[in-house]
Amino acid sequence: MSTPENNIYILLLGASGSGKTSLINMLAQIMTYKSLDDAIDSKEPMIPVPNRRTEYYPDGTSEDILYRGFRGEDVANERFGNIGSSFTQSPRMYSFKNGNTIFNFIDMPGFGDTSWNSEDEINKKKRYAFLETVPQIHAIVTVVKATENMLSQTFIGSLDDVLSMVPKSAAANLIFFATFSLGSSFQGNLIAPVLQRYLADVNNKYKVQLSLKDNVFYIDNFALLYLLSYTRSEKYRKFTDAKQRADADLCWQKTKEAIKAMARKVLTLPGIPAADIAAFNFARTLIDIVTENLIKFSDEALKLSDPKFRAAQAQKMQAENPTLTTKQIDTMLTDGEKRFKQTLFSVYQKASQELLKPAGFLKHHCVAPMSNGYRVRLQNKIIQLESDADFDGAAEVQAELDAKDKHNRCFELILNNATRISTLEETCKAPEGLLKLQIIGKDVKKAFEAYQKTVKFEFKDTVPFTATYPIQNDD
Ligand SMILES: Nc1nc2c(ncn2[C@@H]2O[C@H](COP(=O)(O)OP(=O)(O)OP(=O)(O)O)[C@@H](O)[C@H]2O)c(=O)[nH]1
Ligand SMILES: [Mg+2]
Repeated sequence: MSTPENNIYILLLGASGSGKTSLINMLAQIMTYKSLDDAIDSKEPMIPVPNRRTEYYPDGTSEDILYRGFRGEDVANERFGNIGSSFTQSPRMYSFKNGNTIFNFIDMPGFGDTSWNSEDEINKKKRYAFLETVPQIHAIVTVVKATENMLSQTFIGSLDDVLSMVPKSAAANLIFFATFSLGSSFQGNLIAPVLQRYLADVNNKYKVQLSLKDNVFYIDNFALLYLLSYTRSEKYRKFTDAKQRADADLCWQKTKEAIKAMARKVLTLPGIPAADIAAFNFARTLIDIVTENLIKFSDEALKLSDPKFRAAQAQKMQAENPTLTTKQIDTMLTDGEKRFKQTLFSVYQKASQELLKPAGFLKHHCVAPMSNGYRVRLQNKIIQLESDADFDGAAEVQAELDAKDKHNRCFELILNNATRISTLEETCKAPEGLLKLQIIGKDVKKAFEAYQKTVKFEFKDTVPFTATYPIQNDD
């Protein structure tokens, strides 16, 4: 029997479509078969995660190739062919028993690309909620496509999202996996300079030391795709040629080497409590909720000095009490405005004080205290909508982007003020003071309760699997 110490937890993060789920299925082949030849001869690929692909043939026809995975009902967890949404719907853990070690790979829904809306938000909640069910994390694997040769906004957004989940103390636990590496000969000619530039910026901005040294593993899941189609389809076998087979063999070999190197590295890394990562979301949510309400009531305060609003109020007051003179009404409105602004100012000061706890926790414990991903996706959505003649929703998204920017400026201000490191305990206690605040307290409480309610997701049990060829061994 394995002891709990033998459990290694590896978190797979990255943009939607980068190849996280395929990596799980690829791993299962490498742990089961010695070579691609063996896997093909067995006619039984080991497919823990459901997989559906469409092959397109030179004669103009196409064919769907479906594997249902170890648990038939899991088919619903992988959404196929739906462009613009994440493939993997809910986090799942795959526990690969390798001799005395169990490598638990956590496959997360990817960071959205074109799906900028509520799905993004739900996936974020699911990711953090799942982390609360896991004791430790030994490696945070960022899966990127090796073909990514530009620091596009989308790419930066997804990397930012990853870093918003990485504790500063776990910089060494951050590992990169570059998929689709066949085209770049399993070297980082394209992706390495891009990642290097990105990390240099991050290191500079957040005062961390993230490095690519011995830290990028180049793989290609094409060996898996070849195996899946070859075993299932006569037509695929007819059309595939020796070059494709040689490519698939190379992908198998290189991916196996990379995975073994990764496994050996991960075994040397200390585990980080998964609760530390989950706490980032808690701290960020607190700041988000309070800043949103502060902005809402500051807008209310601004409205009080708007002549049109004042005129409407004056009319109402006059109707209710016709004996009031214009001057009296004016004084009452001015006094009311002053009182509201004074109270709001004191609320603002108290809230800022309380928020220093979650902000001090985020700033000093998390690589990227604020995530930029959602903002980037909003920007991309605007570009997309503007180029689409039939759809003019761009103004709406622009309004959301403006609101987000305003919100981010407040968030940044709070972070800048957080000079003291605060603990998780202090952060957990922060709501006590925040919920009691004047003016905003009631709304903050409502939003906080809603947040606590929605994070309760039901997750399926881990999918177990026993390796024939342990990945941490040399062979
Ligand atoms: N050629 C090639 N195709 C790949 C590779 N990795 C993944 N794919 C294909 O890319 C598509 C997306 O792969 P997934 O593994 O589902 O991506 P994911 O990261 O799990 O995506 P989400 O679940 O949305 O986050 C699938 O059609 C895969 O067959 C790779 O290394 N090489
Ligand atoms: Mg997936």
